[in-house]
Amino acid sequence: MLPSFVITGFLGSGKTTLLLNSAREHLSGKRVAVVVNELGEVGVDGKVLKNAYSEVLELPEGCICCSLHAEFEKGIEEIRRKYNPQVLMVETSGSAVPFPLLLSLQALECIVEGIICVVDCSNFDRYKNDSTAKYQIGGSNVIILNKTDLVDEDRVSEIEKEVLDIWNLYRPVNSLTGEPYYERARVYKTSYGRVPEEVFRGVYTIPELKNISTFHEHKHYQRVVNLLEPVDYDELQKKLKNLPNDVIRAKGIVRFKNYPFPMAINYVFGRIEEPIEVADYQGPSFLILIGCG
Ligand SMILES: Nc1nc2c(ncn2[C@@H]2O[C@H](COP(=O)(O)OP(=O)(O)O)[C@@H](O)[C@H]2O)c(=O)[nH]1
Ligand SMILES: [Mg+2]
Repeated sequence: MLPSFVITGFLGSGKTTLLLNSAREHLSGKRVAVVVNELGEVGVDGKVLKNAYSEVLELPEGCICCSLHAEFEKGIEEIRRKYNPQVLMVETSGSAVPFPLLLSLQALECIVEGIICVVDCSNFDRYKNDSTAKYQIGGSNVIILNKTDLVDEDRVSEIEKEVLDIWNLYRPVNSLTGEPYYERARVYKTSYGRVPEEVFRGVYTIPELKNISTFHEHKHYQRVVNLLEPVDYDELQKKLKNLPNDVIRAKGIVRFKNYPFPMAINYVFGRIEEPIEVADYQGPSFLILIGCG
């Protein structure tokens, strides 16, 4: 049985950051296989993660919790055969719900040690009524209140209460007995996904579940913009700032004028983050815009 973790959470909440900043450190010395499922033709997270993990499987276009179900299962089998990992980490796209993955992983003889939901404290009010976000919280047994550096402590406490209320309402329940599948959720407050080692020690193992149906509706859309020429940083910033309000997230790998390396760009709810170098990236420059339709 392969120990595995699912990292879920809304668009831009900090899932990849958690993989880079915590999982890598706490699981060092182990063969870790990472599966990322991105909205968009080209995976940005996959490219960034490859700097940290050698075994990264990208499952683009479509959602692993529904349309890519079969690819997900085939991919997991393949990565196990090829790399014989000791731990499997699955980062879902921001618009996937975790519960179907739990069932898939268990069917593939993985022990799910934790379903970790990353919550973006700085944007929580903007997305907390989204039904996918609620199922992401409810379907998790570890909740990370992330981006605490951008809000004050009182606000974090308020969010904690709200998140736990959502968790109570949306956690999966056995429809025959009415019993919830997870008894409790552990909550951590962090910035940049820096969580304590215990999150990856596997003390939250989820019991094996069977025959549960799930419902999931997709409301997000995405567009890929190809950038043929290197762009001016200030101009790109201006363009990103003027995106329509329904564009929640933008990310991509972009070449800038007067800069030698391609940079990974991240934009979440109107905020443009510090670009990260992706020195060995050879592919085209692009931006993926993800919005709510
Ligand atoms: N200020 C701040 N930014 C963060 C934090 N965690 C992640 N970010 C930034 O938020 C953006 C989206 O993070 P990412 O991990 O790609 O989100 P994902 O879409 O959930 O994988 C990136 O630019 C991160 O650097 C945090 O705790 N504080
Ligand atoms: Mg990501």
